[in-house]
Amino acid sequence: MQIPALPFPYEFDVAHTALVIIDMQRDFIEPGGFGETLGNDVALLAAIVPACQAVLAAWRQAGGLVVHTREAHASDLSDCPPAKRLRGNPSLRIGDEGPMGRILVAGEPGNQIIPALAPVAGETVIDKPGKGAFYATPLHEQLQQAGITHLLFMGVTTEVCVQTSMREANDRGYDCLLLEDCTESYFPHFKAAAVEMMRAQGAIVGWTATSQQLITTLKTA
Ligand code: TIU
Repeated sequence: MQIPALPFPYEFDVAHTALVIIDMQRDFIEPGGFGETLGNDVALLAAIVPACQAVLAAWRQAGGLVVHTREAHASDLSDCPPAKRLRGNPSLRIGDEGPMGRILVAGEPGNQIIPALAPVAGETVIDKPGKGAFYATPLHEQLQQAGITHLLFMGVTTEVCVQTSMREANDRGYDCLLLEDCTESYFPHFKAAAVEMMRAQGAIVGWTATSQQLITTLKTA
């Protein structure tokens, strides 16, 4: 299959490609979670949910592998470096009790993936302590075992966890494509810059395309 992506067409086949959905968690998308404690307006992020749902449905229909990630720390915070917890002046720190449970802690209500994009049986869920999906996780080994060579990315936030994960994946040899209407930032100009820099220099980090381009490609194949 071939998507009319930027900066040039992206070729992939479903059997060797995974859809990686980064951190579509209540902690980032709903008020009272980690994103808001950092001082951000979380309302911006909800706008991408319908496009993400459409891609997820089409990808499931096509029979492709789905990976969901969550930024999540162990309840004793043993996997949270003090530099991450103590930096800045958030209204609540990682591990503190918030309106959706403890901020950014695995198993808490706020740490769950939003219901609209909830994983179903058989899909991979990766809890990650860092911004990148490959750091201190079994993701690379699991993708290698599944014969995956190509990754389609969506999720939040574009210039933090999505970009870090896509760069990690690129360095590990995956051909990566970012679905640009399925990712968002608290800072629209950071999203715009991140999208542009990833596909610059002949896809130095990867390709970009729209959800409709992917869905059309899957339907006409
Ligand atoms: N998932 C993710 O991007 N984590 C962040 O902390 N993002 C921010 O933009 N803060």
